[in-house]
Amino acid sequence: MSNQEENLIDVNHGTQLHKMHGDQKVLEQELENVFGRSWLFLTHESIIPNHGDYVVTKMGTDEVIVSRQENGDVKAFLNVCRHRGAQLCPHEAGNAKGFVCSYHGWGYGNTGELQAVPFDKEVYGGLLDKCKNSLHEVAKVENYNGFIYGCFDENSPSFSDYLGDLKWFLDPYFEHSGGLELIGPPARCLIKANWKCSAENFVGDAYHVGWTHASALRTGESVFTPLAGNSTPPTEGLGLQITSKFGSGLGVLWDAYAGIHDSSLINDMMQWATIKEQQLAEKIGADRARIYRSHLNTTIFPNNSFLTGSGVFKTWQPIDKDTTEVFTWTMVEKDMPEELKQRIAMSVQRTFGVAGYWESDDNDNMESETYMTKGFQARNKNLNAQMGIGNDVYNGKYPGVVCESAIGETSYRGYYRAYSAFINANSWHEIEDKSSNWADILTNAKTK
Ligand code: UNU
Ligand code: FES
Ligand code: FE
Repeated sequence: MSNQEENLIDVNHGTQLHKMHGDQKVLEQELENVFGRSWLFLTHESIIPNHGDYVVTKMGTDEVIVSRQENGDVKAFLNVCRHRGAQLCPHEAGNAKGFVCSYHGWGYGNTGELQAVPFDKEVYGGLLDKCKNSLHEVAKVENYNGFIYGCFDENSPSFSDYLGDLKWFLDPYFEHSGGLELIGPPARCLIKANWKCSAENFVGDAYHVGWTHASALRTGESVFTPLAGNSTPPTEGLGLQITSKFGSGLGVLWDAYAGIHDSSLINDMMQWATIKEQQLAEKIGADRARIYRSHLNTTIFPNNSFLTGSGVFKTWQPIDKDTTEVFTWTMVEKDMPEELKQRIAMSVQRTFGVAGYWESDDNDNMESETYMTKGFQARNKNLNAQMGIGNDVYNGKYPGVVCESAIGETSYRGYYRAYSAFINANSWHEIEDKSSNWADILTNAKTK
């Protein structure tokens, strides 16, 4: 990479070049070095519960089939025929023992093996080695409390090492709550924005909530409505920001389980979470039980974002430098009454669905920050990421690099520190190497 691209991100000084949001060469590097090495969200076990159940989804610009095997494992394959490269499975979900290509009829088992080739003996003279023509398999698949992630690089750390310090904050809701489920199939839509605009927003931008979403907050009375229009400054003790070694990060807004949901859901959701918090306190202690009942805005590096409590769960898949396919699922607790799950799913569509009234607020900003990179002068200028710089603490009261303030850019800097390591590395070994002093880099960062 050119020297300039190496300097795309400068978290030491809280700056980065605007063109990172609109450069096709940068996207090509991302597909190889970020999407090619990271753990990417695929689906949830509740969506493919039975043998043979499959979904077709995206990993970056690649389409993959995710299939539940006879032994209960999950495998993922490129959705591409080994013969001429036609799309193998044209459906978005189903149940199948195998897949037959529509072009010449090569047939694959859902294990990925090439099993049937028309006129095999007659046209290949028995010389076609089927074993060498299995579907291209995603190197690793792991299940985190029902959430299934895949990685193209077999040298990656395990998913739980990849989550690093974030795991301590996520486990109360994802594991100790008794488990979650995703309601699919996901809504899918295209936005004219770079995929990172959304990922960086969810990783830790509590700053925009009161302003960007002012009218949404006033329209749908929620636990966040007091933030509307920035009418009151953020109080001390409102929340935290956390980041981790490989860029995953989150923001905590204390005691705000009902999140973005309007008044029709606040009482039922807060009551639900209050009872469960009390049960959890005995199991995992009061501090982490409180985290369960708080609101977490999160991005699992690089492109999987969610809001706990609010129940919004998304992936951001690049199509090109300024087009992103957004996938949206509803996330609920497994043991919630069916009726409550349905009301939450409706509310997620109203707020953060394809034309949700929160989602549209955000997308206007994402699209404008992407569009402005068309300006040659503008795209070579730096952006500012200095908020709260110098106040980040490593392994203090909490694990990870943490700032005890609801609003700041701690998780943003942590995300782009990791991004910079990935984009300039050619292997997981190099990512690890460039990340060994990650916490020092972040805690010693200074404004230029
Ligand atoms: O980052 C967000 N989209 C968000 C953060 C939403 C609600 C609360 C905090
Ligand atoms: Fe944040 Fe303009 S105030 S982008
Ligand atoms: Fe937003």
